[in-house]
Amino acid sequence: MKITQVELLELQLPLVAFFETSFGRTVNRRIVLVRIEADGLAGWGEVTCGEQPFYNYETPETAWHILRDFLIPWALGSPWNTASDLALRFRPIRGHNMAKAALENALWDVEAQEKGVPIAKLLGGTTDEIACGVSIGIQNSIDELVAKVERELAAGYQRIKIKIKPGWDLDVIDRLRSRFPSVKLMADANSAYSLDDLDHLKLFDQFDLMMIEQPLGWDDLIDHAKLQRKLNTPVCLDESIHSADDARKAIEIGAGKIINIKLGRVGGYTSARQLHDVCWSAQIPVWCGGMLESGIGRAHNIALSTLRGFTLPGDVSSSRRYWKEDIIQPEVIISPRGTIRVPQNPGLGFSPDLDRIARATVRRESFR
Ligand code: OSB
Ligand code: MG
Repeated sequence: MKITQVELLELQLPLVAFFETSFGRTVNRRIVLVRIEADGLAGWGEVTCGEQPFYNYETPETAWHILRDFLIPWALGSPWNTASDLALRFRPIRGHNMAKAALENALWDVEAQEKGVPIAKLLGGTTDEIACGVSIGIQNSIDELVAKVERELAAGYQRIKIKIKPGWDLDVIDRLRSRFPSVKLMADANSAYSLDDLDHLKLFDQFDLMMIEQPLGWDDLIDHAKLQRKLNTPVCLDESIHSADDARKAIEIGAGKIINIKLGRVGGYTSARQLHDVCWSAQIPVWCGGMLESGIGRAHNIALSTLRGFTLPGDVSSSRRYWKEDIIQPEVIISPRGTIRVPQNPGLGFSPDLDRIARATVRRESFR
């Protein structure tokens, strides 16, 4: 495959409702898309970073810089046998995984189209239907949260994740647990606590949570291992895991019992699959996380979720939970069983809606 053109697009997309985590509230998304042309085919990828460097250090600006000045020049013009060869070429660049993933994943889209298979198949996925949960942000009141949970359960979602932070945790979970005694429930702290909060964190054990996600430092493994030894609730790692090697080390020291895999955070399909394989061998369940993606990133998440180790419902949910109009056709919909069907057509399996993309675009740059 030879990449002859790359286009970077920045889109402004308003969320249908604000999304709040322990590190802040998002109302409008700034989304960087990568469109490549290779062998006469178009492939699409999404940079899944936040607007500010609060989840990790990447932002739309750092991604644009790394793509424009390094990744795109390295990708253009050379022949690539597989998209994974491109991932290998990117390895000398430290970090910037979300920028790398957008370009690598766009090439997976092209490779899958050339081979006439969906990305899920090319990756080695084994299912045509994935299990879905929702991630519900911090709300203005517990009543509003309860109402949202009711709505999502009625739609069929298989598990509920809520965002927590000091001051929005035990009381909230207590209310939800009393109201929904048997629902699969979990909490994501996005690094809002430290080991000083150990006594407080132990109180989470009374609520039969599926897991507590990333309670401690965004780059920590050691303290998570100390915490896991004191908790019955499984610890799930998100922010701390960037590669298969990170997963191996985390498992070795007992830093958690579950891993959330995000394509952007780990640097694309090649790394995500390696990480998945490490977890599979160690019998560590994984699930696919989300980053408030547009349809492009969402479609890639669906493909990733078909690997056999993704045994827990992920944060991959319907387009309408995020957008008035998504930028792909058809939009992602949820079945009454709380599942999403994996498209069987070649490549990404959804068509980018070029009109909607054009209307939302506020910046673009072309490279050849
Ligand atoms: O930690 O999983 C997270 C959104 C933005 C940044 C970090 C996270 C999240 C989510 C949302 O939980 C998942 C989604 O619905 O896309
Ligand atoms: Mg998380």
